[in-house]
Amino acid sequence: MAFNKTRAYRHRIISESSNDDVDYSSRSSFTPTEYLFKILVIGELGTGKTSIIKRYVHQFFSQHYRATIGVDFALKVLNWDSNSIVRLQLWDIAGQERFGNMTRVYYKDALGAFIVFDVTRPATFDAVVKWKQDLDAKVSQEDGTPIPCVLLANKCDQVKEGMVNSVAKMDEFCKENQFSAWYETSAKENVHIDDAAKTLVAQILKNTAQYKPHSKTKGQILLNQVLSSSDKKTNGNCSC
Ligand SMILES: Nc1nc2c(ncn2[C@@H]2O[C@H](COP(=O)(O)OP(=O)(O)O)[C@@H](O)[C@H]2O)c(=O)[nH]1
Ligand SMILES: [Mg+2]
Repeated sequence: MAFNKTRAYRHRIISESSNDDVDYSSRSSFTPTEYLFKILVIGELGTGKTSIIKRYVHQFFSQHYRATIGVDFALKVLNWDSNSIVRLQLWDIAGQERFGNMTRVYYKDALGAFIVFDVTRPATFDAVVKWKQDLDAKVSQEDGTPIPCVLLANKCDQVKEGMVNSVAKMDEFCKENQFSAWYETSAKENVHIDDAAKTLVAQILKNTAQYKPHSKTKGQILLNQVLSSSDKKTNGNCSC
């Protein structure tokens, strides 16, 4: 885990919530597999990154959030299916967007990302490619391919400007720039945020399924996995 290396940032768990779609209680002797995925939420300032996280984790929207400097974490627990619980650690940048990129420490071990733009401000869409390039330059899957990334066209409750009005062009853009998918979202009206997250998680699970269950996979932690003695030795240097 890299979290002990992020001291340069002010960071804190801001919130935690879970869905209750799957009931494990009737299976008392059964322990579902638990995953922890680090997910980045990046994009230009004011596009709605914090609002999307608050909506997704807290079912809450506000016009005014206190801007924090650094990185906030929010934890969303998904009872994914009858065999798996997925914990999403959502990394929200605050105030760092103005630099247009993030350090490798921020990207380290991320398994998925959302890039957010504001449908009312085409300039924020123009910056999407730059964010995607920054992401792909600083983090990748073990085989070197880009981590799954879903593009969010946020504030779709308002009048849309620019290319986002053409579904065909957006589809083409996503294909060219290796996005897994794109969604029009509204943090305000709670549109498509759950769908976008499900698509991202499904893609990450699909990718991680190719690794053996007991191999150590970057950024993915099987929380209920019993470490072998060699694993314990390897982790001995980690202070987290
Ligand atoms: N109408 C509308 N406003 C939004 C939406 N999402 C965020 N906002 C507003 O956009 C502004 C910036 O949002 P914020 O989440 O702070 O953006 P961030 O800088 O990317 O984290 C705030 O005033 C939010 O209330 C949305 O889906 N619809
Ligand atoms: Mg923010």
